[in-house]
Order: sequence, then structure tokens, then C-alpha cells
Amino acid sequence: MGIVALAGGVGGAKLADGLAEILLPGELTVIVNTGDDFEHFGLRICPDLDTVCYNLAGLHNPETGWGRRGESWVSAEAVGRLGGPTWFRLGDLDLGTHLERTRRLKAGDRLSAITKDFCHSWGIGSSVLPMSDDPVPTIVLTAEGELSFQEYFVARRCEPEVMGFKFVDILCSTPAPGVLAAIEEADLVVICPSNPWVSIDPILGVPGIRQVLAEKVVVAVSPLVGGKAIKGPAAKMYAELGIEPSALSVAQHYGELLSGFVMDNIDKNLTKILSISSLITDTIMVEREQRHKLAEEVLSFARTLM
Ligand code: FO1
Repeated sequence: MGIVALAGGVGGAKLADGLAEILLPGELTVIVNTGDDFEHFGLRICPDLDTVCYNLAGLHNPETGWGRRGESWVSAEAVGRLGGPTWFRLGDLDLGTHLERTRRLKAGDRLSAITKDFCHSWGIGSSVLPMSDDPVPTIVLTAEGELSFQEYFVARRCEPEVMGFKFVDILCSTPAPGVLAAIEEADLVVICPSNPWVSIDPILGVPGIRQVLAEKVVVAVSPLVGGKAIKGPAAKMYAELGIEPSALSVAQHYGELLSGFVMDNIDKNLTKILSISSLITDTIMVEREQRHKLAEEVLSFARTLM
């Protein structure tokens, strides 16, 4: 069975990990948002790509959700003592990833090729693909002006009121090698419980991706539970954009792309007003077993739609 998962951020990485655990190696391709990538200390940082890879490799930090397990902060503390920037924390182990990725990018390698090699080194059996090898930086349009994504997300702790989003140069970007083929060959596409505005919309906006998805069975899992995001600013963004933060709004966000929708038990009343097939289950993934359980339930539900 060929499954494609679209993911970005911690919630997406958790479900991707659950899917990888129950599928055979080679059955899963995870297409990851790179809109939150940026340059810091001259290094290319790809937070969502790394969060997905670290989770699939079992190297992730369970406390923060991002970065590496058992991390140390010697270099970040040394930077701080020299008066350098400490607002975006790069751990020592994580730093190795950024150093080697940047070295290879400067040597002319593509992000997708580098990610493939990193996955091999980390023992990841699934394919992990950046949505594009072209930079497509997300800009958050706020009441205080335009902010780069990490400036909004980390430096400003998502406080400025959101008025919209811009994905720079997205119309000139192309899907990374293998992205369109993986979707075309997939039996099912799962949109993970990631932020629809800043994790999934950039993927859907890369020219060609939405068109191939339109031919597929696509199931989304709501990142909003009882009107709140498990992690991150998705609910706040919906409210500030004048849309009620709810699982229903997430389903409407993806619209005709969806064949089915998965939402939490808490939101079971919404099934009455949802016009597509839905699965109501426990979607909150705290323990590792909950990732596998949700992945199994999503696949069983999707089989009824194929
Ligand atoms: N998020 C934070 O809130 N503070 C940080 O200092 C921080 C550092 C960081 C380093 C590497 C990495 O891969 C991710 C990091 N994140 C940090 C998370 C990241 O900003 C966001 O989770 C994503 O960009 C949104 O999905």
C-alpha cells in the first residue's frame, strides 16, 4: 500500500511516525513543509523537516517537540556569553545537522538529496521529501507589519495579530523530485494534524501538488480539538482571521480536496453538519502507542473510502 502523508510541525511528525511504525518500509512517503525554513548564523535551518526526521528516527526531544533528545546547549550558551543571539535555540546535536546540511547546500547538493542521505544515516525506512528544493519562506502579515515566520513564531511568541500569510516565490517553485510521483502512485494521502495555514497550505501551494491531490483519496486529521490547538497558534490564527476555530473550519479549509475527515471524540456533535464521511476517535497523541493507534484507525477509515 502506498501512503503519502503531508506534514509540518510536531502534530504532523507524531502521526507520520505512527504511520511509519505500522507500514512496511517503502510504503510511506512524508512530504514536509519547508515554509518555516530560514537562515540563522549563516546556516540553513529546516525545522519541520528535522522534526519529522527526528521523530521517525526516534531521536526527537519529547519535551520540546522540536530538536534532539538528550540535547546539550554548550555552543548556544557560549554564543550568549559573547552577546550573540539566543532567541532561537540551537542545541549542540541539532547544530551538527544544520552544519552538514549547509555545507552540502553550498557544495551544490539539493535539499531533497541531502534529506535522503540524512534519513539513510538515521536509519529511517520511509521516504521524507521537502515539498520543494526551492526556498518558499512564509511571511506572516500582522497588525504590526510583515514578520518572517520564525520572528513571528519564536521571537514574538505568536503574539502579533495575524491578518494573512504570504509564501514568497511559491508560484515559481517546483515540487521536489519524487513529490508528484509519490502522490500519483499513492493509494491514500493523509493530511496530518498540522497547522492548515502555515504547515499544510505552503505544501498545497507549490504548483502541481494540489492538482495531483485532486485525483486521490485524501483524509485529513483535525489539529483542532474542542476549538483549541494541541500545540501552536492554529486556533488563534483562525480567530484572528475571523473564522471560528473548530474542526469544522479545518474541514472547510481543505474543502473539495477531502474524501474523509478525522476529528476528536470531543467534537462528535460536528458530524451532523459535516458533509463528508468522518471518523470520530481519540486524536490526542501523548504516548507513543497513541500515534500507532491513531494511524491504524485512520488507515482503516480510509479503506472504507477507497
Ligand atoms: N521553537 C521555539 O519555540 N523556540 C526555539 O528556540 C526553537 C528552536 C528550534 C531549533 C531547531 C528546530 O528545528 C526547531 C526549533 N523550534 C523552536 C521550533 C520551530 O520554530 C517551530 O516548531 C516550527 O518552525 C513550526 O513548525
